[in-house]
Amino acid sequence: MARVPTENSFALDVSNPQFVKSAPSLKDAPVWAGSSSHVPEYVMLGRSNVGKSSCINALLKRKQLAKTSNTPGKTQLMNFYEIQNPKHHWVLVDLPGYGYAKVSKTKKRLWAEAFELYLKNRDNIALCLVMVDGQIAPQEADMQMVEWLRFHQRPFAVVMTKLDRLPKAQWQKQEKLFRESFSIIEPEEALLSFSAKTGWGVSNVLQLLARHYG
Ligand SMILES: Nc1nc2c(ncn2[C@@H]2O[C@H](COP(=O)(O)OP(=O)(O)OP(=O)(O)O)[C@@H](O)[C@H]2O)c(=O)[nH]1
Ligand SMILES: [Mg+2]
Repeated sequence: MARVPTENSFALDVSNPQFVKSAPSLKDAPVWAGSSSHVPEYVMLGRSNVGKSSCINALLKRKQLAKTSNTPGKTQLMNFYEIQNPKHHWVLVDLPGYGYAKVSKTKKRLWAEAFELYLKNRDNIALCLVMVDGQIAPQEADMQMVEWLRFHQRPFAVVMTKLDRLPKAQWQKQEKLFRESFSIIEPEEALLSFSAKTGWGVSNVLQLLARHYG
């Protein structure tokens, strides 16, 4: 399909999203329209239960396209969602959360190996979204994730979510705390505020994705 230049595209078009596949590893990841390197993939990363799958649903305006749950550890494989419409062709990838205590050590190690391989070698990754819980202080696991992405030169943005649970008067303080803790250097890196519940920040995220499209 012909790609539309993004200069005038304000945000990525979310119409016609489809769940394509759950893959346990890079070798099982889908090949897009003849060549896997030409369709941008945006990857959701974050601790278990932070709201990665909910973010996908909010961005795509679907209630349960990505399965969400109160129980951490819901997403267990790499789930690929393809969005193909006359304007844009792109992919959201939902990964299992890190740091979930109840997953066995062996399983955690296997997941970590599989996802590291995917994150290091998949050459159509356009941007990783590191989802963090905006209500609490930055967590060690999130800082390690950000450092890993920097070390491997993977483009990323940090998305503070669940902000509907935080009084608006505290947003700025939290944003400052996260920006400093992660040493976010804008404009190459970004920190965005979000709530899957209210839809706050959806258009900002879609605009950010559009800037990394192509
Ligand atoms: N209030 C509020 N709750 C949210 C938000 N985002 C997610 N949740 C809730 O948090 C819980 C976990 O959400 P998920 O989207 O399943 O989290 P996940 O990161 O995909 O979790 P795993 O797949 O286990 O890694 C669910 O009960 C959601 O309803 C948000 O922005 N605000
Ligand atoms: Mg999930």
